[in-house]
Amino acid sequence: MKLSTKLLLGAMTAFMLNQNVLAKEVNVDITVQELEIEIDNKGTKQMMWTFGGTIPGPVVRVKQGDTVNFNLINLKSNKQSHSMDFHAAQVDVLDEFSEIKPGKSKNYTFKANYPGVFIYHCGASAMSEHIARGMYGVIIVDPKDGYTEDYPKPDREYVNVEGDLFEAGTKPNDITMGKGWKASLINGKVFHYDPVHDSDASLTLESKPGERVRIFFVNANINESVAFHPIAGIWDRVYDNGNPKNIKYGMQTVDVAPAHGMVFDLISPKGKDTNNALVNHRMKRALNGAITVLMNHEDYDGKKGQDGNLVLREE
Ligand SMILES: [Cu+2]
Repeated sequence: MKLSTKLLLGAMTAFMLNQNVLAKEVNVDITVQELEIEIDNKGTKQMMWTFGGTIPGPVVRVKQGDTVNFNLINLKSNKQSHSMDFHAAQVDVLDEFSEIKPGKSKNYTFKANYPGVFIYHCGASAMSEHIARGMYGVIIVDPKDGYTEDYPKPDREYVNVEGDLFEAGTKPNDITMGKGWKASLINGKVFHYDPVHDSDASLTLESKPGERVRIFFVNANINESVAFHPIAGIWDRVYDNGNPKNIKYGMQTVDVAPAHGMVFDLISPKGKDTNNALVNHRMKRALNGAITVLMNHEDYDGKKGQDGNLVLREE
């Protein structure tokens, strides 16, 4: 072997070892809980099925190249079979994503090869019912290159997931066809962050004027896309699928397909207090729950949207 070839192989091995050191194995355990849960700001409860007891389920955040070691636990006290479909995974639908009965658990691993914001959801039959009952969440795969000129570090980050709410007891086939549809959930509640349309709402998203606010948006509706628009603002950048290579600039309204995710950056004017309403511009959806108020105020709550506090909930 020529010396130059040896040197090249040596350098490649060192590079690959280095990559392995950087890539982590991340353990993620999620327990399915079928439970009565509050679906609005008044405290109305409905029987829902959840990953981890909340809608959406826990935010999973890894780095591109990491291996996710996932464990799904279906409690014995549950009545339904469930499964877990991570859109960030490249596996076998008949193996990893198969459903398990109550009292069983299932383990599988996958490598997060693509950066972005992905939905995860239950795929057990009838899938439309399992998703409409709240079985979804978000996995963020941060790009391996980190923040760059094309993908600047945001000042604040929020996760915003829109989903359907159906009348309690709606049959699976009716859910699939959209019958019995009642309202839109934002992070599990109708008008969750909108005190303008719901006097019982006590939370809003917040930022300091001039900040870059990054919204990791996922559409968990079973049939309808979301026309996502920041009223009184313009999306500075939109990253399709949350991949830093898929940039659009200066966007007003962007369609997000069911079971798709996108990253939306918004920068408010400097030097004055302003507010935005992040809406699904399909009016039926907006006026039935899908409006989120973002307040860009000097007296903002600095803890919101920082240090993993991406899904705002009542304490
Ligand atoms: Cu399920």
